[in-house]
Amino acid sequence: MPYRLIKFALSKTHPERRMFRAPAKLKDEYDAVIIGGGGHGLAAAYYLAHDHGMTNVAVVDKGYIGGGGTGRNTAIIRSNYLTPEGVRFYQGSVELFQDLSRELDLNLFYSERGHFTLAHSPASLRTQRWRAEVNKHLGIESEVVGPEFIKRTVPEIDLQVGGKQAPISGALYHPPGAIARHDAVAWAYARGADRRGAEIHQQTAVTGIDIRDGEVAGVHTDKGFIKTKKVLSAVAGWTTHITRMVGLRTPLVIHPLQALVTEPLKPWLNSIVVSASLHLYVSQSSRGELVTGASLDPYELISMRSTLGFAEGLGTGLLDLFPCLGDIKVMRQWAGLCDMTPDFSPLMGTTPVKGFYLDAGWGTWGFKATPICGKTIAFTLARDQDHELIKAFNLSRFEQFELVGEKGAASVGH
Ligand code: PYC
Repeated sequence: MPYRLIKFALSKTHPERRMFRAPAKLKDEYDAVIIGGGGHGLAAAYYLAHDHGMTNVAVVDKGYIGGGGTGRNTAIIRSNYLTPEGVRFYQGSVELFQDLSRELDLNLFYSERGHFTLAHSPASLRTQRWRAEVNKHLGIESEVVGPEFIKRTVPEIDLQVGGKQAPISGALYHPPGAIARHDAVAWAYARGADRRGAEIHQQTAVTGIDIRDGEVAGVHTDKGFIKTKKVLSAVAGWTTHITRMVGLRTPLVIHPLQALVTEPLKPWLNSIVVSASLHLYVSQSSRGELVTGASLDPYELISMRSTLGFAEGLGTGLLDLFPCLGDIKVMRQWAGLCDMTPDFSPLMGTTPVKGFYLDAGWGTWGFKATPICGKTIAFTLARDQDHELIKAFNLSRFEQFELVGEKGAASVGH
């Protein structure tokens, strides 16, 4: 059997079908260059071609596609935010996600689970009520439920939280809350963009950006210079590195965010469970693994190392909530980089540098925004005008003191 497999693999008669081409070299000029081959950059390339007919586009990434924030999150999708701007934006993403496997012709394992944000105190319950009211006002399925409903839906949960924390007094429940396979999302957008003519250049690092008379003129990479008038930065935790190249200051700070998965288990947890007091979130993937994470590491750092302290802290909270997990083994642990804004809303759109666009400030909520971010930033780049849905997220809000305070809807207390 192994011999036959090797023979098949080496046979020229059945060449392996690639998801996307691997162009030998960069062209001298593109209509747009997207820095960052994560879900966001690839989705932007896809919608530039699909919605705006812009196909002379290069996506460059210093590593491999989906190797940054896209491959380092816990794949939660929801729109139960706190501000009308946030709710409308993320709802756009939920709607695109719901049809994305069909549109991109790849099974993204999109799975609606229902999303609980547990409250352990009157103050937390008040915030959940506030969110529920804003959500309902904007047509989002979201309501506050009591402990009985939670126990009925997730029977394994200990409502007393091991007696160490305040008991669970209710939750914000958001039935459309979902999960998906994050790498499949990146690969599907990559294939869709490539099929429409965009080029994907992995292992290509940006080393500088030329600005002439306040306008983008080109991008320097370790594979040569590219002439272009439009550049999108979609690099999450590396954003400050790129903005420095164009002389732009942002209020971003970078924190690590860790997560882990357990060994696969038989399906038992159908819902996504978040506790802002225990600082954890957990869901069960289609492979049976529990995918779980906590708050940001509480210091600014550009590092993707995993720590034992994180696994121990998260394990303690998980056991308080689900005592049945006592014997379960951790299988993998990882960390990503989060570019945090002061108001916990993204940083998107046009900038004072003509032709330079930002897709940043994703903190811990970037994966769920992938489709709507790609669509709205593609519009913005194609027309040089912020899309209606992202106007509130422009960098200028910080000098105009028009912040979009979304901290109350972060999954856990960062
Ligand atoms: O915002 O849903 C969220 C989230 C989950 C994990 C980190 N952030």
